[in-house]
Amino acid sequence: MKISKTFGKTFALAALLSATAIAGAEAHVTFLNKEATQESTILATLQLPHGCDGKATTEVRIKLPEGFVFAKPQPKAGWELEVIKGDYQKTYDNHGDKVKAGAVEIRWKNGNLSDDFYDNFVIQGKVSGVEAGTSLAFPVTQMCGDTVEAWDQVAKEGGDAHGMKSPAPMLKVVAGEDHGHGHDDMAGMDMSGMSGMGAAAPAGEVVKAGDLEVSGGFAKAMLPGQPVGGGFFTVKNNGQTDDRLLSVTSPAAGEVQIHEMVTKDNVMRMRQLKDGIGIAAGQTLKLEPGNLHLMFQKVKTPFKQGETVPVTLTFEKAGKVDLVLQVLSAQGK
Ligand SMILES: [Cu+2]
Repeated sequence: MKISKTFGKTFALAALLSATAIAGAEAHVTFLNKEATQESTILATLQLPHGCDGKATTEVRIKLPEGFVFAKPQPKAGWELEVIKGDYQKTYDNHGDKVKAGAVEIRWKNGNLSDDFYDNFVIQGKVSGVEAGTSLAFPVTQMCGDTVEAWDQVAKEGGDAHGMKSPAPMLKVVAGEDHGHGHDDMAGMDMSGMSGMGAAAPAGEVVKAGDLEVSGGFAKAMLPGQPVGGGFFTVKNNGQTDDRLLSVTSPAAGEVQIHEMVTKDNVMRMRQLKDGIGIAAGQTLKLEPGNLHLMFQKVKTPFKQGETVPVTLTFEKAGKVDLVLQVLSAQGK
């Protein structure tokens, strides 16, 4: 993002406002719930936010991945349904029956969904035989008369899905409730590489540095296989002069970037703010899910709920501030 010096003062507020305005207006074809529990029957709800370059959508095709079985589409008024069946790679148990084949692609056809409208397409199915942490890709073809939009891009293993133009809708498979939430999460915490955090305040506390007050630091738990993590906090500038968050480092990650969410050409993306973020005198800057955030890259050990992530924030005027982010759930609660 190019920020002219003149605009530095108002930028923090402007960034917040624009990020708030677009929150929820996801422009990609995605699932309403992006997570599914292992061995559970779910309603996979595909959200279609717009047509193709202004044209109305007339057909929606979705390919079902191995591990999403016994699928049944929900009929929709105004659309014809076609269910394409095929062999599964594995055999699945359906209440004692061995099932080797089923729906592998669903097509809603001959509809007419204006670009001005939004709609959902629902498939019931069971997530079965899939390891926790796996992301299932459901490539979608959106057809608007002769115009075809393929939503089929999948990030490579360990790769970054940020900035892909036409990502396939993904379902992240997570472990059932009885797995994974032991009390000894802290015992498994890697304390190596955490030297230098001695001066940092305990997680959740308010840290003061000059005119700045940093509070509410948290990170989201990372799901297995997830390559990047998100971090959030609030900075209040009680002073008479503007300051700027220049950079962030953490012993827990190879790199920490400052990101914003922007919408361009109807596509919501995350973008790195290489010049940092300004905090005007008297203003409060809030990094929060769906808006401005820290993005931890090259994370050594995925963040687990109950752990903490130490970070060092470098401000233009206030200097270095050590902060401890409390790791909350993957939903940030
Ligand atoms: Cu990001």
